[in-house]
Amino acid sequence: MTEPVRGADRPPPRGGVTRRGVLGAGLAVAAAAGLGAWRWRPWSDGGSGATTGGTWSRPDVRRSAAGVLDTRLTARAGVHELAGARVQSLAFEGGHPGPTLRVAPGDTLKIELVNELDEPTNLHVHGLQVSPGAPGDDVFTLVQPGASRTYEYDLPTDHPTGVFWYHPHAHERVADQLWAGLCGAIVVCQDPAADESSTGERVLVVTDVTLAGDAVAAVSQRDRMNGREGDLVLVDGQSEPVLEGAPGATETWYVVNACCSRYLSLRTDGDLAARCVARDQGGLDAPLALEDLVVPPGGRAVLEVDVGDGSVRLVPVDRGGMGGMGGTGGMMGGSGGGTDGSVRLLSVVTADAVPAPSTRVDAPAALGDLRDRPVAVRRTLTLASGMGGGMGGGMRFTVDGAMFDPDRTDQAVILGDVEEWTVRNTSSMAHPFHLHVWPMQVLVDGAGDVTEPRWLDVVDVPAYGEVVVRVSFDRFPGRSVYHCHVLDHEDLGMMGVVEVG
Ligand SMILES: [Cu+2]
Repeated sequence: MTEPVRGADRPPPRGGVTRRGVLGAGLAVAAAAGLGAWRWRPWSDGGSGATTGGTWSRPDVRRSAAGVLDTRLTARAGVHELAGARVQSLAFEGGHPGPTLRVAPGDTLKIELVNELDEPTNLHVHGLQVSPGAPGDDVFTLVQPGASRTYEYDLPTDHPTGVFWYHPHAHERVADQLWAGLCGAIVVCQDPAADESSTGERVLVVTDVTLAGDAVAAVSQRDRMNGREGDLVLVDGQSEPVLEGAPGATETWYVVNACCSRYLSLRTDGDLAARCVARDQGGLDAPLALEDLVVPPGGRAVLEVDVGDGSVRLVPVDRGGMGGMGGTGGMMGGSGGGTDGSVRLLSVVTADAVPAPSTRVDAPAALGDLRDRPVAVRRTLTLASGMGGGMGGGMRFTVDGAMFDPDRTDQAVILGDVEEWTVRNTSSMAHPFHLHVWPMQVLVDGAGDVTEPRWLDVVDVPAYGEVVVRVSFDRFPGRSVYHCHVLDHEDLGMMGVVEVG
């Protein structure tokens, strides 16, 4: 709980990229001309027959009624449609992604998780402000093969609207199970019954994967240490889908970064325009240009979109790499490559025959500000990764020098306290820091002081950088976790336990 001196004892930035980076978030968006290592990688679909450019289809939707959504998610291995091909994979309810769950603040969400996999799994509702204790968002309990478990989440009546998501959280298996297909979106909105085509809402769950033949590819130990990134970047399980819209309409897009490790930096081209009006938790004071937005894995963005013919492109994001092990990010398969190293994520085509949305949803309201609240406790958490220890002498991924132990409590917090956490990263690659249950207000990010109220549940901690966040540990006593949302790193141990009581 010492107060660190920012800027001390820090190695110089790599490759001449300043620590502040090109973006405010402190991540460098690689310019193709500036970094020789960035190169185009052609499609690597392993002959799976992945197809590109089909018409976008909306994931199945399940809605609450009279304050309750009571549903079942069956996790199963089998042949499912992915990237336009039939692929051996995992799926919730047979879909990539699983069904979108639409609920309102104050609702009860009940999910019976049925495990038809041949390995343990469980469920985490990422970003929801709900109790971490059973039967709520308890990630410590596993659901064994053939078993089922019913989770019940009571959303507070003032729960922020916006987009959240669900995925398994069985330690040491999280990245593999998400990579193979297990995820889905949760939309918290004032009117779950509303027809999304009439409100102009679209859920875009972004995942990445590599295929080998007709199956999801296995990954190497090196991929795990760097954090795996797939050759294919998919939207709702589709490769470069085509979204049909009404020219001049305004839509609301809920973008979920459900990639295991990939950071998303988005751009639009043509007559398509978009700005971010809300991030993980609550709305922004002022819309954010896409150039100023990087969505780390696990993070979300609510976009207000001016519909026109054009595309959304992905710009490579350099998140650093293990010394001597090669870099990460930036190399993507796909078509329509641009001079900035970007690839097309999706296209929009307009047609007068497409009906315009008849209403619009309100942007999420902003959350309050903790900067004027007294701080009860200040802590420093250190994320580290380096050689040594572990089986085979591989990399160790730790928080405060320790690998995850579910039986150990790393941070004991008094219910109701506001705490200030400095999260430091002593390694050569970025680690996105995720805290379950309690949202974080970012005071200092990788680029410096944050002046507006910014509420996230995944905060990027740049290589050799640090961030400062405040958290109000109110309402929800219990045990939960914080971890790196490069999910391979979480599986390799970069996770700790917080107990609030
Ligand atoms: Cu990490």
